[in-house]
Amino acid sequence: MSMLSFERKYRVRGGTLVGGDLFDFWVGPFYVGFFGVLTLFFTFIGTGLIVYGAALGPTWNIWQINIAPPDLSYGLGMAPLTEGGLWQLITICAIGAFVSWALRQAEIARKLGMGYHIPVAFGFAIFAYISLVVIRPMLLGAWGHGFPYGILSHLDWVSNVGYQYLHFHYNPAHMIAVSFFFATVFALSLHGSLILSATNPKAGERVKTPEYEDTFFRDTIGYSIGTLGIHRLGLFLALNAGFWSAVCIILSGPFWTRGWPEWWNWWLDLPIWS
Ligand code: 07D
Ligand code: 07D
Ligand code: U10
Repeated sequence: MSMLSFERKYRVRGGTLVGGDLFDFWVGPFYVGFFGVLTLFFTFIGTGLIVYGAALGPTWNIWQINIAPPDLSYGLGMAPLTEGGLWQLITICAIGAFVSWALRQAEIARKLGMGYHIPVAFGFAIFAYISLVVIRPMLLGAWGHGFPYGILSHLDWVSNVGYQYLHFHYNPAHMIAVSFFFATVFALSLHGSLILSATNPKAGERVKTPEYEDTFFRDTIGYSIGTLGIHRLGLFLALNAGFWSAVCIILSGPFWTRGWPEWWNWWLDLPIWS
């Protein structure tokens, strides 16, 4: 079935999470829905606030625009607009837009009778973001611990926070997260190259079946995880990368205040050495 006739077949009302038929229609290629409207609402307000903050600031240089969170002295209270209040409102809009986007994904999945894997996966990214700008600042008692909104300024924040713990590479959850990121890239490169090698042959040659793909890995490493399995593994690796990232930053400060290299003293302190 061509894409357009498929779309005609599935583009029917129903499956919405809230509001019944409200906004249950398409504009061009896009499904709108209640959560599409909500996404656009938060996106316009949030982007507008960023532009307003930039207009107040010293530069229009895209790399240097910076919207900083409030000073630590404001604790968990609201700050005046120009002293971090903008950052607070932008954070609310960002969370509103990301969560609405996930719910719009869920509605589209329902309409298509598909699983909720995509919104669940996006939920892990949202969780990582919320761990940086809500969970950790709340545990530390000040919104000022969130990261600033700016292309270069957010890099400065990562570096500063990293060195605050002397050597962030020694954070064990950071190690797990980094390893999952590397494993994700490795798995995707294996999968992408395998699929292209089997399904995109030279002109005149036959496309190879999954048996060929399985056999390649059985011949190479003695085991094939299978065509469905590699996608399960990929999702597992990627979600763990985001999950352990969130864990590694929530630990830093609320649950460990010294340098991360010092954490490893538990090894030297084991009673078996004495
Ligand atoms: C390719 C999908 C497309 C998405 C893109 C990002 C914006 C921001 C806003 C001018 C893979 C769109 C960007 C809408 C414009 C203004 C005010 C996704 C793809 C193309 N970072 N980060 C980048 C964000 C954090 C870190 C680039 C966002 C944490 C490091 C881009 C968030 C930490 C480096 C960007 C976020 C951190 C970057 C490319 C939110 C730990 C780089 C991103 C909402 C996670 C790299 C100059 C990319 C770079 C980079 C966006 C959070 C670290 C500007 C939206 C605080 C070390 N980050 N980042 O391709 O070149 O992602 O920076 O949490 O080296 Mg960042
Ligand atoms: C937070 C992004 C969420 C995005 C969302 C969507 C839009 C819409 C629209 C395009 C989590 C946004 C969408 C805006 C755009 C359109 C149309 C993703 C998020 C919801 N580190 N480190 C990590 C490595 C060092 C430090 C994570 C490597 C140094 C700190 C990851 C190295 C020091 C923090 C990671 C390295 C240091 C981290 C980031 C190497 C600095 C964090 C990935 C090779 C001196 C952050 C939750 C992530 C974290 C984090 C990797 C080095 C410090 C595991 C590979 C030693 C302070 N580092 N790091 O979290 O855990 O993605 O955040 O050296 O806070 Mg690190
Ligand atoms: C995968 C796959 C696979 C495929 C695939 C893919 C994974 C094997 C079968 C997909 C992968 C790719 C295509 C590869 C490339 C992808 C990446 C590298 C990932 C990164 C992606 C990007 C950088 C692109 C990002 C683009 C985005 C997010 C689109 C942006 C779009 C919008 C902003 C519009 C969103 C639409 C919404 C919210 C609703 C619809 C709305 C409209 C059309 C506008 C009109 C609005 C209305 C009518 C509503 C009115 C609005 C109101 C009232 C709000 C008003 C508010 C006010 C404040 C006024 O595995 O299989 O192949 O392809």
